[in-house]
Amino acid sequence: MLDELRHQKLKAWIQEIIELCRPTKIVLCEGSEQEARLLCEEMVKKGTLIALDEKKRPGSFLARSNPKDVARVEERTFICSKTQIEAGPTNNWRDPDEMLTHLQQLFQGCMHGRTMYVVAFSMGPIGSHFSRVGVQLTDSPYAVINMRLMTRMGKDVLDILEEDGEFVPCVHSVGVPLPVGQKDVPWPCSPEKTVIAHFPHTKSIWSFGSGYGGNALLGKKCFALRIASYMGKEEKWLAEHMLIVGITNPNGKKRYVAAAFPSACGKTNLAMMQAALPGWKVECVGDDIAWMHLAEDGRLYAINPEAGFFGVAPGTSQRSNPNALATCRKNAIFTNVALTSDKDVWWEGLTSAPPEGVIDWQGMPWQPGAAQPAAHPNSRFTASASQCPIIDPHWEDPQGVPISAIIFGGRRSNTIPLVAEALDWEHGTFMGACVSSETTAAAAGDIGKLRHDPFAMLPFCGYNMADYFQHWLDMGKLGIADRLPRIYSVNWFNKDAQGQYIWPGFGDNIRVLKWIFERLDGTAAAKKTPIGYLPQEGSLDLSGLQLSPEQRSSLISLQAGLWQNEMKEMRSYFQKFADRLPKPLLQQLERIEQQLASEKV
Ligand code: TSX
Ligand code: MN
Repeated sequence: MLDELRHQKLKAWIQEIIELCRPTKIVLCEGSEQEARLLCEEMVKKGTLIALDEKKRPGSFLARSNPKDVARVEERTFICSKTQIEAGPTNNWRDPDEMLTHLQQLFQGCMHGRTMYVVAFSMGPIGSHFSRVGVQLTDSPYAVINMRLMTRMGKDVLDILEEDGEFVPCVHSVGVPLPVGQKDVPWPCSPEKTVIAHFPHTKSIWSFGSGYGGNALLGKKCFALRIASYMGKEEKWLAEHMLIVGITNPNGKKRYVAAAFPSACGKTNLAMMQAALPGWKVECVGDDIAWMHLAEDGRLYAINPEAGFFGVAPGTSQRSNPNALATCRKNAIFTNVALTSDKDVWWEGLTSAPPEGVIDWQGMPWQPGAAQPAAHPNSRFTASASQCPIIDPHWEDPQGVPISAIIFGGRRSNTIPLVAEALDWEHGTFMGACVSSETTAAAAGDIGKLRHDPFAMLPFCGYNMADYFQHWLDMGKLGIADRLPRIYSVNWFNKDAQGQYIWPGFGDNIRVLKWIFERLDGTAAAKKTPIGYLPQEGSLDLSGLQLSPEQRSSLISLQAGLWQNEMKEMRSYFQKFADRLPKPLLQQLERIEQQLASEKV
């Protein structure tokens, strides 16, 4: 089986992991449809997957996870850099030698009775200069079929590795050895022992105990964000938690933008948006991760390192994201959504009224009005990006797409205006550092509590966040000021005194994108304020919206009192980074404070 591997280092590493984990069988994944079909068949027999109706949901399956394994586990995620200061105040750090010792014990014999799959994958289009290869060894066939949709996986990747290509070794086990004769469970996992460990210096990943999402599909958060952010620092590029979209205006002129949002802001919805203004078009390059490089021409180019979407299902509807629904119409994997009596899927928000005879995500009959939702709030669809009706024609361009604007968003009920343009790259970096969101789920703390999430990278930065801020400042110096993307801050979630959302959001967000587009064209007017350029009266297209003058002004005016509080809050947050916080960020804060105090704003 492994004899056909020409890459001696890869072969030796696989053999080493086989000796450690003691799998009963080894499968070198080729990545074909045939192979995936067979894996799905086996998983249906085992009860891991339920085949959905061939007419309603062709080629699609439902997986139900163990209720203790339903999300990423941040408190069990570690950055194992040489020193704690390299991991920084926002990461869990472990000494790499101590962690490796622990992992050796944990993984000892952990795949006994199971098959170990060898999954070679490329993050980014195969052969692109910007792409990076990983090899995941996993005992989870569910991880394999998801990796096949989320990355370019299989034989083609082994081919480009040739004899000595670089790869990121990723070891993954659900952490449940299977003694001979013992019956397996549909979703084996080991929640009490779960560890997700990253070794930035050796660029390797070990994940134990979970089969879910970012814990198990190691190309995504572990590699394409945590390890890649570290690579980006070393190699002078950016690995960001950003969607990428192309925007075309009614004249046919096209620009690309990248945008970072914390969770629960509708990032996937924005990435696949149907524009509400006639003649405007949005096309999707990616919904989660952007790898961005400076090119010879002084511009920043982005690739989407992923090949699919792993989207939150609840809330995805014909109104919020028709393109996501079309994307997972066939050949999709659903995890922890509800099952209908006709073997289709359902989740909260898909339709206003649930169908009859719903089976919840744990396999129990469910009634409307039940205390618990039918679909788990973190339930997901996995589908290939190629099935997205508005996938951008350049989404697999090996050079990437040129980025004209970078947007930072957050879910804030006040203070942050609908849109503001940064004064320059340094101010834009400050905007990124200031990203925060009000919590929506009770599980994440009290509802409405402010959570700082700089650059939406809080759980995903593979090194000290203060050094990451510095890296952003450095990238600004490396680029050419007027060719780098301009930086914007947006907030769709301002509320009025009655607690109602002021901005219609969704397809109407194109109005904000239009203002940004026309700022770049030089045709949209703005007034300069301490917090950036705000839309001049009339420059933001609000035609056809029923917004009162008060509503308009509360969306796009600088509210000085609230901003003074915001700067106090940021000053306090920045203390976390102590003297490692780059001076220019403190200077931005002080500039804004002083200008708010002195100006009549
Ligand atoms: O995804 C959202 N976006 C971005 C869309 C491109 N959501 C969904 C919540 C996040 C998971 C939004 N919710 C957005 C938004 O722009 N805005 C809002 C708030 C909102 C909710 C409902 C209405 C208006 C605004 N109005 C009605 O339902 C009629
Ligand atoms: Mn994400």
